[in-house]
Amino acid sequence: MDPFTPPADSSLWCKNFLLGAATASYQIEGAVNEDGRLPSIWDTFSAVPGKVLAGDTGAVACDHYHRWEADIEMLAGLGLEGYRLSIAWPRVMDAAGAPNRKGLDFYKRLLNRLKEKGITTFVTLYHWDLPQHLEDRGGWLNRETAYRFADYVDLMGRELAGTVDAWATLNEPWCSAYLGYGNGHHAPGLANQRFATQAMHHLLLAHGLAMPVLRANDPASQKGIVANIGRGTPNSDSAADRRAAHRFEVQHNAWILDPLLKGTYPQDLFELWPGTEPLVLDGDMRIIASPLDFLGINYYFRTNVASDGAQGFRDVPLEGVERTQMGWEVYPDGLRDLLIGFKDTYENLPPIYITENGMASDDEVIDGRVDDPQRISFLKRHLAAVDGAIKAGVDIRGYFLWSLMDNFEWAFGYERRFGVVHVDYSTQKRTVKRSAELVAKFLKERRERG
Ligand code: IFM
Repeated sequence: MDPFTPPADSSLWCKNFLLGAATASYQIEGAVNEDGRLPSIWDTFSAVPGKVLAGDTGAVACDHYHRWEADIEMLAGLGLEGYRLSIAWPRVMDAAGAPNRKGLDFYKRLLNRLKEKGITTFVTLYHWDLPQHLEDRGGWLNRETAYRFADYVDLMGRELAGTVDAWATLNEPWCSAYLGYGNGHHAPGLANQRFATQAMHHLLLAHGLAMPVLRANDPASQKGIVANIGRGTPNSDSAADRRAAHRFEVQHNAWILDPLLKGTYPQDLFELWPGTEPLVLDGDMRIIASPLDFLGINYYFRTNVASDGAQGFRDVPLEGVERTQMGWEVYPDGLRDLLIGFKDTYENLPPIYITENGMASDDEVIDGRVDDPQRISFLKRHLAAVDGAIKAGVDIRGYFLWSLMDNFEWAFGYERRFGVVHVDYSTQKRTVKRSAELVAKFLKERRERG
């Protein structure tokens, strides 16, 4: 048995369990000034010295805009059954809201090719590259942006219907709101807690407005949203530390999942961040809680926390635990425990796809090969955690590796390598890593078993 293949009793052997890989537009496409693409907030942000490691930007990235055919061949060659990509809003619509045909044609060609290859397509409509002209009018702090998003989604639904199996409105609204407007680590780089809660409200409103639009324009597809989730564990058994861990999870998970699945914000959130209640208009929460066909879950690590002596929590990094190139702790049980917890908390929890999971490592090509043993073990253990959650009764339908290939890792630039395919940025050569070879081997074996 190789170091990846799941045990015989794993649910992963079921051929209905979708196994794919994910990417996002700004992280791989490059070609930021081509065919009428407008600037996004990430073009602006990454141009500011000190915002991104080594001054990297997504201007070229993996040059996927020009190399997409070879990249799809590579994906298909690995036998991956699903591909999760995102559309760059600034590529497909001009500032007046009119379609940009050249940009749209890029995604049409891509999606048609994926369909020809029999690959299931998951399309994220917003993976953080907001058109800069909307940020200039307040971005996600401006309620109007939610309505502009619905217009954009209307266009995408009409143009791309029939080529998309599953639409996700937003990727990780937590990151857009908290990292973008709360602590400024991501574009647009604002740092104000009150901004974060208001931006989150408008993001969720945008999602809720988009759902019926997608249902009308592309009835046959699945529709949902993707949330990143975080496991918080208490540093001690004290009531204060347990309460701190609870608050951590409210801030990371319930902030998004409660509005979507219960139609309310968790009150504990505003004990943690007093005075930050967003402006919510009548009817907003009903719009936000529009039923989901699926929930996408992105999971990476856990955070060990203690009470900060007040209403919040502080991180207490554990010594001697396994970590990735990001410094994130490898903690597969967190994924299983959170999934089971969600099933118990939300009676209307929709079917789940793990839309991202993976790790960064400092991979190198040696004699034409890339060996990434930590990633192989990471993936095996996280897939076992998914299997554990399925066996505990959680309806999980698939799993996407983050990421298909090394790419622009936001504020960390190109230094952090999350791909199962290595990218040499000086030549754009792709090299399939050992982890991808083993995933491909497993998928082949699964297909042969029928
Ligand atoms: O690269 C990101 C991705 O864009 C969103 N989820 C987390 C990944 C790793 O940080």
